Amino acid sequence: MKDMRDFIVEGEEKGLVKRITAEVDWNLELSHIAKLNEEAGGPALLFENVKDYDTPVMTSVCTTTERCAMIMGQPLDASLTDLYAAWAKLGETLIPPKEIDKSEAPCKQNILTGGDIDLYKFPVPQWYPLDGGRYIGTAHYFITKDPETGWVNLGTYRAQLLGKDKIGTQFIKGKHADIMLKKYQAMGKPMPCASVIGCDPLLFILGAARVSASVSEYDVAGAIRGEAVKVVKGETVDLPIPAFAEIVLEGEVDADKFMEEGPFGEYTGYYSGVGTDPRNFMDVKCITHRDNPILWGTTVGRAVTDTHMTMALSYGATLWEQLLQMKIPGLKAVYCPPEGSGRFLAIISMKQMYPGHADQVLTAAISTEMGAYGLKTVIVVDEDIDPWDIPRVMYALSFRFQPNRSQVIKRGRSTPLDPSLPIEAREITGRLLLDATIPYDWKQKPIPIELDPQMVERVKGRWTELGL
Ligand SMILES: Cc1cc2nc3c(=O)[nH]c(=O)nc-3n(C[C@H](O)[C@H](O)[C@H](O)COP(=O)(O)O)c2cc1C
Ligand SMILES: [Mn+2]
Repeated sequence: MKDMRDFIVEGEEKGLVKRITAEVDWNLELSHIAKLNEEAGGPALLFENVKDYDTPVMTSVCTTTERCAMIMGQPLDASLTDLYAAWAKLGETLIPPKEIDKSEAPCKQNILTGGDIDLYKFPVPQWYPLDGGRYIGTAHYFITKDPETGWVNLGTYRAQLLGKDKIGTQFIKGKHADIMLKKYQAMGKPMPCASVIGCDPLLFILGAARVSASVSEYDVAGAIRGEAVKVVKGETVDLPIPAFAEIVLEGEVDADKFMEEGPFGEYTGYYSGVGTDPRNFMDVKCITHRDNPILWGTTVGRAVTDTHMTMALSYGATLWEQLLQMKIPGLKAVYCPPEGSGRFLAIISMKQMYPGHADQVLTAAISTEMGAYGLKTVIVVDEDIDPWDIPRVMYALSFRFQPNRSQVIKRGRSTPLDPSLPIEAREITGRLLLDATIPYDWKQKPIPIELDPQMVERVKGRWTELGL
């Protein structure tokens, strides 16, 4: 899969993508159809007939595990935990992108500069009623480059349509584009930047993934694909652009210039602030797009949407990868539920091999680079329980967990979006570590009730006779 179009073709073949030919309004109607369809577990949608526009809009690309599996080139029945294992394995060998000639890059089919730049030519949706405006950058990412080392970063940070050649940015402190922007600021220069809207969905998943600083998301995409991502030079910025992108906005961000931005319905299901805030923005100097481009967007909002699924995938995979790197024995599987957007809650199953082993796993999880930021609750269960089997996890929390013994509260770095903390104090979160295993060192363990295997066979043979 190299682009959005391959995703659509393969998705249609497999019944995972549907075209909507009826006319829909970009103003709330499109997003509401998408959201209700997502809540019903429906397919990805290609809105071909958006009121007042010729450009189609794609939504809900990553909202099911099945579609995430398809994007990663894995079997469609893979669980999230299977995808974590595949990610960790493939991610061992990074593959840098390959530059191709402009003549072979469809993203250059149309090049607009100067007075031809008008972002209102795209059917940018208004997603939720209280959003501060239309958001053009949702299922997109910004490409930026470190001015000192040349490290190229892909990062998904929301982008509001703020004018015909301006889009908002919201680089939260410490995010990679923020680190880079501060370096350009110190040099007294604006930061060259490109926004990519519509591309190989894996690149969006990686834009939102917490890949380590100084590692390029392009190289991880190459690793997962087993093939270098094809890129082409920007027209006005010295940045590698995915050659098969649908729409690319090139420009610059000046750390000392601000516009009012927001609010925007976040993935927590709440607004992160109460009104607009002054934020940096990107001055768009050039738009390139394919013939008949597709605008890709996502609903964000309350779980489960693309944001939750992509985070549950990449954050869970990264947590698993980082736990494996710690070489702790006995780890069986990890599950980061999409309902917690893969970042607030993690469940780990393990085979205990020595006293203190379960404690080690709990503290290891919050000490990984992934777990150290935002993770609030970690539950560890024995190997007989699959961490994604929530009824069994509830069983373990009810019958194995003992609050007197196995609950620890710690403090750690929070995300500023966590609505369980007051808006003005979201730097530090509590962390809850729950040991729902049977203690390793108990001499006398509870005796499990097993069915008699012969009797099971016998009654199964009588099932029809019993009228069941
Ligand atoms: C749809 C969507 C919107 C997001 N919006 C923002 C945002 O506005 N600001 C931000 O800092 N992170 C945002 N994130 C989370 C980042 O993508 C994520 O933290 C990622 O790791 C950033 O890339 P980086 O690690 O290279 O900085 C968003 C994620 C998604 C999926
Ligand atoms: Mn990064």
